[in-house]
Amino acid sequence: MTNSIADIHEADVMLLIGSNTTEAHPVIGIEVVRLLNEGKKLIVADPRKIDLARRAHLHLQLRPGTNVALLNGMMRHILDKGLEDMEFIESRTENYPAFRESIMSATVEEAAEISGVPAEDIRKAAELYATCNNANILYAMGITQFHTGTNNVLAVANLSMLTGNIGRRGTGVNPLRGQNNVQGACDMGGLPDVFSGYQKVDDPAAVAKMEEAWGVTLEDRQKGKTIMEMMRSIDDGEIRALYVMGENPIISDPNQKHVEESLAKVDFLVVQDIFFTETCEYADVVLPACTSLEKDGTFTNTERRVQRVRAALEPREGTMPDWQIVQLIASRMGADWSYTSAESIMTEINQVTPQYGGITYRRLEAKSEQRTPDVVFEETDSCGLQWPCPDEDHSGTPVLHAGRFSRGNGFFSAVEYQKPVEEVSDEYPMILTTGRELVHYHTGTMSRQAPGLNALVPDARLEINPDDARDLGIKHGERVRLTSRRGSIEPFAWVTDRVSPGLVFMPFHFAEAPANRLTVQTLDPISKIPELKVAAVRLEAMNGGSPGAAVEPEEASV
Ligand SMILES: Nc1nc2c(c(=O)[nH]1)N[C@H]1C(S)=C(S)[C@@H](COP(=O)(O)OP(=O)(O)OC[C@H]3O[C@@H](n4cnc5c(=O)[nH]c(N)nc54)[C@H](O)[C@@H]3O)O[C@H]1N2
Ligand SMILES: Nc1nc2c(c(=O)[nH]1)N[C@H]1C(S)=C(S)[C@@H](COP(=O)(O)OP(=O)(O)OC[C@H]3O[C@@H](n4cnc5c(=O)[nH]c(N)nc54)[C@H](O)[C@@H]3O)O[C@H]1N2
Ligand SMILES: [Mo]
Repeated sequence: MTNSIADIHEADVMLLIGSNTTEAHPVIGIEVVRLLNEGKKLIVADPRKIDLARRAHLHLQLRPGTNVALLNGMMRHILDKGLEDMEFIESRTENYPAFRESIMSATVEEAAEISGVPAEDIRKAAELYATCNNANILYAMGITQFHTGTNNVLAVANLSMLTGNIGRRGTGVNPLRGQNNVQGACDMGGLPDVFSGYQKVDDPAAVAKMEEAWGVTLEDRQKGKTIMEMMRSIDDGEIRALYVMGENPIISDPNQKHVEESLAKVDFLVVQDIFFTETCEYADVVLPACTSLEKDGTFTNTERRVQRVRAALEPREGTMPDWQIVQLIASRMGADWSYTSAESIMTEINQVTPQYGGITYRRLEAKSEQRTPDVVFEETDSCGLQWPCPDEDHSGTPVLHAGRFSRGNGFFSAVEYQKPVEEVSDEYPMILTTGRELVHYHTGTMSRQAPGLNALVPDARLEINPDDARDLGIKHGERVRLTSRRGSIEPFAWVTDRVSPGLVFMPFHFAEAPANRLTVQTLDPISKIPELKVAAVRLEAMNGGSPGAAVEPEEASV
């Protein structure tokens, strides 16, 4: 996030695009609801009537995959009305003329035609966002999981710069990160092309620094592969061994059949997990790790805040913290690692990672002691430290890009709308979009072991509009067959007006009806994220069905 969770309350208008906040980020979702109670304005752009869409001042119910068309339409109207912030554009940005030209090449009416959002609503949204003092944007997987995911993010960045809504409290471009510590994993170099702190593996200065810290020579400085590229390299015979740690790709990666083939093919597979997952079935070796409740360390959350976590339970017999397992393997391979605790690893992080230079255990402990439990979001400084925090005298950074962007000037990118990979056809006449629901987590290895959660949502349910259910003779709660070019699954029908006719939605939490049997593998060329949010499908009643059968529409939210 460019900004902090607490400063959501400084916004007058919030654009929530591709984030089902109350289900996927309920704590932040509550802050959004509070914002509405404070009389602020909310615009929701989502193909579904999610809970916040029902509360929003404006719901832009776009067709999945048409985000760029919608955002460019909003920016066209801002330019038509002269609502752009010329002072900000001139003093803080570059490449504006080329960007402006690209926006002027499409009309608001064309944006409406592509996205299915009425032109009048696109204009209203543009005016709301551009004319208030502080407008912010929250986004999540509803704009990133496309073969055009990077373009979608560039388009929201353009919108914020065009109106000068960045670099101050209550503004910004704020991706809501998925896991409690996915930000931390990326910060530590859990990516194929960087060391910790996003220092590039092909930057000689960064390589020299790491060589010195680790006492090794780093000969192979090539960029590595992302997860989807690895699966393809297994097919090519280029990758012959795979070590999977805290990931269940059989259920979470697109086009399950292909993932199954790749994992069956790889010569040697190690899986390190806290449970025996579907992916473990393919493993040569399974290494049992202990859970986050049983280990020390830090989590870095979506607003770049590093917080201390402490073991609350002893590890179960036969398990150990991930870092200890990795250290033992490294030692057997001849490395001489001697970390003694999570803190000793943090000391090295402080030395080699500029953003984390001043985030020491000593300071995090002191912060925790000061903290009062009832103050969480009122007071940004209540716990942990937000990076960049270069040294121990630095108090951390709540707002990025204030006064100056990290690259210097903000760069306007001319971004054109591109269609999703799959479109409806006679054979596959509906669109499937996938995501999450409140009570389950990803591949279900953890949440589906909780009897309380299973009692709330025991089965995979597919959201279907009442009109489609009637036409296809599908009753609420009945098992249905859903088929794409890649496979077929049998979830239960959940008849609801959360989705519009022609669109179905289902979560990917259920191994027995895995949404990823159906999804598309095409990747964004830059971020390498797959297009998980749009697949063309065919829906059928299982027992013949009887068109016109009575349906019982029900509220899908839990
Ligand atoms: N309960 C629960 N919470 C979770 C998780 C979980 O599994 N369960 N997972 C965590 C993780 S890792 C992540 S990444 C986050 C994800 O959090 P979110 O991204 O909020 O969750 P999703 O359900 O994947 O998708 C969000 C919304 O995108 C919409 N959408 C689909 N297509 C489009 C489109 O073209 N445009 C727009 N504007 N919207 C579209 C969907 O209708 C959906 O409501 O959640 C985190 N939180
Ligand atoms: N169709 C579709 N597919 C999607 C998405 C979508 O929206 N639609 N979203 C994508 C996104 S954003 C994400 S983040 C992925 C998530 O995909 P995954 O990361 O594969 O899903 P999880 O179920 O969270 O798997 C994490 C595994 O880590 C294990 N684990 C938990 N704690 C620990 C630990 O401390 N140590 C170790 N070693 N293991 C641990 C859990 O038991 C679990 O098996 O799914 C992606 N796939
Ligand atoms: Mo995620």
